[in-house]
Amino acid sequence: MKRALITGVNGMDGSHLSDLLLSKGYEVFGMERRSSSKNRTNTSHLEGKITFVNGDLSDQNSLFRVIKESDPDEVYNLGSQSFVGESWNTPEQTSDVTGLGVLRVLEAIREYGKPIKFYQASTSEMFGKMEKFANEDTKFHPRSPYGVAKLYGHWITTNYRESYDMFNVCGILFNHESERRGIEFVTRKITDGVARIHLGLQDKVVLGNLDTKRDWGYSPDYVESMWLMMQQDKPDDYVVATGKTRSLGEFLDCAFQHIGITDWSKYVGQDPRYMRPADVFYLAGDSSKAKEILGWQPKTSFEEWVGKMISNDLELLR
Ligand code: NAP
Ligand code: G4F
Repeated sequence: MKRALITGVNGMDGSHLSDLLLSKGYEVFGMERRSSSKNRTNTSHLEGKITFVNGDLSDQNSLFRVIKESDPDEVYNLGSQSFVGESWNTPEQTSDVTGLGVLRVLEAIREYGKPIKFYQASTSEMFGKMEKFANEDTKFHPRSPYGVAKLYGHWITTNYRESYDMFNVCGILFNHESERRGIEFVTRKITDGVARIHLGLQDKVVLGNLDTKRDWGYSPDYVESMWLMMQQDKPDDYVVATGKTRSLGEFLDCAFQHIGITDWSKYVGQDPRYMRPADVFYLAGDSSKAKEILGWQPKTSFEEWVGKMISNDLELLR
């Protein structure tokens, strides 16, 4: 039985990846940080099935302990301060956790001595200012403290692969969402808002920059690509995306259609509070390499997963 350690286990991807690895017969260890009240909204169904271990990406000693305690064959580093907007409010903490945290996990693996495969959650935010489909060779131009921190994590993972011959892979994943997405991200904010409007609990969804486009996919499909990268003979980096870019307006069209509204203009407001000092206006990914080498491609259609998010939010509110 293979043993996997997932940092950020209580997050959206961490919980979906746990489901996947359990279905493949893994013994799963999930790292969570201490807090005054447990945050297991996404993982309550996993209690008794996986082992939760305490650790923090900003604390080197805790990572030494977690690696020793879990003795993993594979480590998936999904923990991060992952909200781009917040990274301007807490740039130092974001750099520490999202950037240096990667170095700390790599050092803990090196110190432990046994060969352990390592997955780093890199991101399309590293491309930032881009104009056409990005692949593994596209130049990086991050536009936020978060993107800059992720770029450090990406390069230190690559550097340790080259310096110490470690099995390190970076998945450069474009935006992906699910029913377990945090409420501050735009897709979930919209599906929750649409559900509230439908139930008469709210009049409007108030957003920031409406002039933005994303290559959005579905998280359960994307975590499968993480696992596939770790099963290859050679470690490498892969872009994971749907190849279809949609505007925020198209997302709103689809979400409101689920409650029978075609003209959503009176239900959507704008507030500069939600605008960013610099934004990424357009993201489009070319995942040909993942398709060719990993045999990976998205399974769930845009309309299907947006529908799942709305249904889930309606059910939660009811
Ligand atoms: P998420 O839901 O925000 O989950 C991130 C997790 O990291 C949370 O469970 C959080 O714990 C944990 N964390 C934060 N600070 C930590 C610290 N100091 N020590 C240990 N854990 C810490 O993010 P996600 O959407 O699942 O994304 C997973 C990873 O992929 C992240 O690294 C993200 O940056 C990256 N990524 C995401 C996307 C996307 O579109 N979703 C795309 C590309 C890359 P708490 O529960 O305690 O807050
Ligand atoms: O949903 P978002 O906050 O996601 P963003 O910034 O693209 O980041 C997500 O995807 C990255 C991969 O590309 C991950 F690395 C990262 O961890 C995270 O998961 O915002 C999407 C777009 C932005 O342009 C934002 O300015 O939507 C725009 N937006 C407009 N109104 C809003 C809002 N975003 C949020 N969160 N809230 C709004 O009210």
